[in-house]
Parts: sequence; C-alpha cells; structure tokens
Amino acid sequence: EDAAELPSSVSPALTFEVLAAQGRARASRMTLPHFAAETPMFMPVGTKGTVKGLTSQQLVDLNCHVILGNTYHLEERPGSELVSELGGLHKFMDWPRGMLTDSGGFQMVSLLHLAEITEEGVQFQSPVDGSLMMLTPERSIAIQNKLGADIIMALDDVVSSVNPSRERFTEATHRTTRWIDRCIKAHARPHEQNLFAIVQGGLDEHLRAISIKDLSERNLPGYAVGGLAGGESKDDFWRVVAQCTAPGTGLPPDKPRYVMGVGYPLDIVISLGADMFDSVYPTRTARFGVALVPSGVLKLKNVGFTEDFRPLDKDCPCMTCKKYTRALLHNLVAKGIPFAAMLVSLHNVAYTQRLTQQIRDAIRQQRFPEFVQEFVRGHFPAGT
Ligand code: PRF
Ligand code: ZN
Repeated sequence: EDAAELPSSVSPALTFEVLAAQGRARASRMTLPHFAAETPMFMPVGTKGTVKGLTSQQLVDLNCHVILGNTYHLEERPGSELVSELGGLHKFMDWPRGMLTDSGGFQMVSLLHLAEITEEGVQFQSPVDGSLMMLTPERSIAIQNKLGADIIMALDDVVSSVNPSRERFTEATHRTTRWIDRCIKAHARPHEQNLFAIVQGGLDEHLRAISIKDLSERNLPGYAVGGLAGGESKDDFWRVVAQCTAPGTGLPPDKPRYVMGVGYPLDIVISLGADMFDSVYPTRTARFGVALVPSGVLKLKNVGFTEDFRPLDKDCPCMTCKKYTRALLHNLVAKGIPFAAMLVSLHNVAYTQRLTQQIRDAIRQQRFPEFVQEFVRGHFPAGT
C-alpha cells in the first residue's frame, strides 16, 4: 500500500523492530523522535515535571530511555501553553531522551471523588483551587500536542475499582473506542508524535477481546493495556496480559505494547510479550524507606539495619550502593531526612533499569526461562 494514501494515524513517528524472541518474550528496538529505546523497558514517572528525587543526568546515567509526564497535572500547573512557549516538555524538564505523556484518563480513578465522566469527557475539579478542567479527547490531545512528547496516550474511560458493575465496564470499553476516533481526528502532529490506544475491558475476557479488536483496527503506532494494577489478583493480571499479547487474537505483534501502571519487578518479569512499563512504585516506595533488592524488599525503617554495614545490594553499581551502608540509610530514613528518599530512589530506579536490561540480555541470548527461574528463586527462597 502507498503510505501517502493511508490516514494520518498510520504514519508513525516511530519504528519498531523485534530483535529477538523466545516464546512470547521479545526484545525490541523502538526508535522515537528523541531516542532509540530498547525494550522491554521501564519508564520512571515524572508526573508533575520531575521524577521525584532524581536529576535528568542521573536518569540518563541509570540508562533510562523514556520517562513519563502527565497531561492533567501539567495542564493544571504550569499549563501546556507555558510549557509550549518554553520550547516543549523535553526542554522544560531538561530531558533529552524519549518522553511519554499519559492522557489524564487515569486521573479519573486516582482523583475520582473530584471527577465527573460523561460521553463528552471528564470534568475535574482542581484539588488546589477548586477550578474546573474539562478533559475531552480533543482537549487531551491538544494539550499533549503542545507538550510535545514522543508518545501521547488516547483519553480512555477508566473504571474505578471502587464500584465495578458489568454495565459500567461495558460502557467504558465502548466509550474508549468512540473516544479513540475523536483522538485520532484531533491529533495534529502524527509525524512528530505517536498516538497509542489503550485497551480497556476490566477483567472480562469478552470485553477485552472486543477492545483489542476494535482498537487494533485503528492501526495506531502502538497499544497500551489499561485498567490493570488496580489491586487485582496476580492470576487475573497475568491472564489479561496474556490475552492482550496472545498470537493471533492479541494486539498486533509488530507494534509496541505498553502495560500501564505496572512496576513491581515480578509483574514486569511475568508480562511476556509486553514491551513497556511505567509506575511510581520504585520512587514512591523509596520515599517510604523501602529498597528493591534481588530477594524482594528491604524496609529500612527496621531497627535490624542499625548496625548493618553492607550496601543495599552488593551487586548493584549505583552510587548509593557504592557509597552508603544500610546502617546509614536506616539512620536517615528513621529520622525522615529527605536525602534518604533521594538515595533510595536512585537505587530503586537503578535496580529496575538493571532488571529490564537483564531481561533484554536474557531474551537476546535465548536464556530467558533460566533467567525467570533464577529471579523467582531469589524472590521466593525455598521453604518460604
Ligand atoms: N489508563 C490511563 N493511564 C493509566 C492506566 C489506565 O488504565 C493505568 C492502569 N490502571 C495506569 N495509568 N490512561
Ligand atoms: Zn544500588
């Protein structure tokens, strides 16, 4: 087919090349306008214009390829107009690599008590000053076009896990499809920014199948799996991811797949066939004094660390592990000193980035099953 004759949504501002596969797991290169990223990858979250506790240079040094920004929070303050005048979100955040902005859809769940959802869009009330913001598919895309991220997300209808009726999930699934067409129409920069659609449907196999089919027909440059990481069981989580990555009936195999809001190391390891992950987990849990290590987590508030002069992880090359002991970190965490949050955030992002690097290496060297076995053995030692 002649590319010039295809609608604008199929002229992607990315190339996606699967470099190696083993079973469903795959290692790929995704070339974005600002960076050639390798997958599977984890994207730290910088909701309000910064990844909390870390500098851009540290994120580059930790080998982060893409970071996240958020439409709702950035529009609320300082506003996409200002960010655009200052040269876009990359410049505003001093981030030279890949950037992805979420549409604001998820904030209807995280800020639900302040949001009203209709066919037109989502109406938010600012928790800061009570002012109203109407986020329609058109408005979300216009804001994201101004922010200028490499990947922008469609506005989806996300169901809160507080009140899940089957009717509500059905409505949200079909509304998400209606909204994708409004997003595609509104997208003004398809040659510079990649619009990803988001599969919804809750934990219902039938609704997920409808969503996968309807969205796949739109032939977008990439696809996300939404509606997970909301407290569902591991079994349900794994089942939905497996459905979305299934050969033949899942999302298109030649497009990147992004599982939204997922950052637990175990979830990343078991999400075979998914390429992208994001979560506040590594940085948020760091602020509570929790460090990610091969055996699980270290809760640094625990007095057991008072005289523990080992690093967080003897095999981790990060600055925190090279320079600081668990005893020092315990002391800072126990006293609530903000520097502790920075040091543990640095380590946790380093841990997550090393994990995804190890996954990529294992797939490319065709030893991914062995890697998974070793990872699981580390997390769940025999007899526990
Ligand atoms: N939709 C959007 N952002 C998200 C999610 C979603 O479903 C999730 C998963 N619940 C995290 N972030 N737009
Ligand atoms: Zn470390």
